[in-house]
Amino acid sequence: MGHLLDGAWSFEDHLSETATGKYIKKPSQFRNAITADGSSGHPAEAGRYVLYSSIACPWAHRTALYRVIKKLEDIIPLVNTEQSPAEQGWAFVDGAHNVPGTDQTVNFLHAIYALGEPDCTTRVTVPLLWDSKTCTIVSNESSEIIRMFNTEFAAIAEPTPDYYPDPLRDQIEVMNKKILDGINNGVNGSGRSKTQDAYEESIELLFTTLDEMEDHLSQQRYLCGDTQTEADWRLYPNLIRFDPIYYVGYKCNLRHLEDYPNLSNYLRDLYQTPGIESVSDIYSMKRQVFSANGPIGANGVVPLGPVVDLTRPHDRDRFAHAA
Ligand SMILES: N[C@@H](CCC(=O)N[C@@H](CS)C(=O)NCC(=O)O)C(=O)O
Repeated sequence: MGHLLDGAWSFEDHLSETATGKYIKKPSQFRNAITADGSSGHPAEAGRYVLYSSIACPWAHRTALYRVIKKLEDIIPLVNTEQSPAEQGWAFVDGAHNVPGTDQTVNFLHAIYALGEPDCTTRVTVPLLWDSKTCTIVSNESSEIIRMFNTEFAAIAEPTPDYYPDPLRDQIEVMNKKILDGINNGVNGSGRSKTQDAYEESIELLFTTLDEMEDHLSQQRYLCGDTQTEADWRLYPNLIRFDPIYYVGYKCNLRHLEDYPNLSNYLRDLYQTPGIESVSDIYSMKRQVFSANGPIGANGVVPLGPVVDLTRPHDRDRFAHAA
């Protein structure tokens, strides 16, 4: 995948996550914040920010999920992109896109990065949060965008649960680290490493972590107790893709997720949370991941199976659930 070099698209791949053979997630470059009080220069306001996303991307999926569970759909518009056949990264496949706050019409997401910061050298990733008043990028880091969504719009959005409550923060951080190293990065390490050793190291850590999660979820309904937290929503994007995408396309094939009774029931519990099904379109995820321009260089043929029915009942009610 190319990148932006001094503000212009370059087809070279030297900022790639796999340039050395081993998948290594690169740090995001745009790390500003929306704040309720506006002290960051990006005050929480309805209609001001745009979330650029892609259904193909599990990191971006976190932000799309939060937009739903935090009831921000009428406050923050979401625009989806797809990998472009012209190989210029994320593209507006339904036609040219008018960038809010500007008179510019663009075909590729990289043009928005360059509008926000002319001359920048960066990977062009989703998610991307755009401020249409300052015409700048707020953030391209999903873990920070979901924290902003969790708290900063509270005064202008309908009431919703706090997914990062004070008393659970230490536990959430421990879980987040385990999920990031073992699962978020583990699936990519399995699917995108370019050496046998790097693949084996990733898949072993991935399945050891899944085994631990299975055990943990035999004791309680959610990762940090009896309420959903940020940790659950950071795990969900990888669990929903596990059997249909990672098992088949990323060689994460020691076991299916369906072989884990607690994890598979837990996945259905999260999927059946109100609103989540609407941002969990597995066929679209598969179509993009297995496209010729997708992350694993497939040929566009979408595997039909395994078919997993996430609407069937789960057994997680056997644990307490604090509303
Ligand atoms: N920093 C990001 C990572 C996002 C990320 O890696 N997105 C991938 C898609 S799944 C991407 O846009 N890759 C394009 C590239 O690396 O050029 C986050 O967690 O928000």
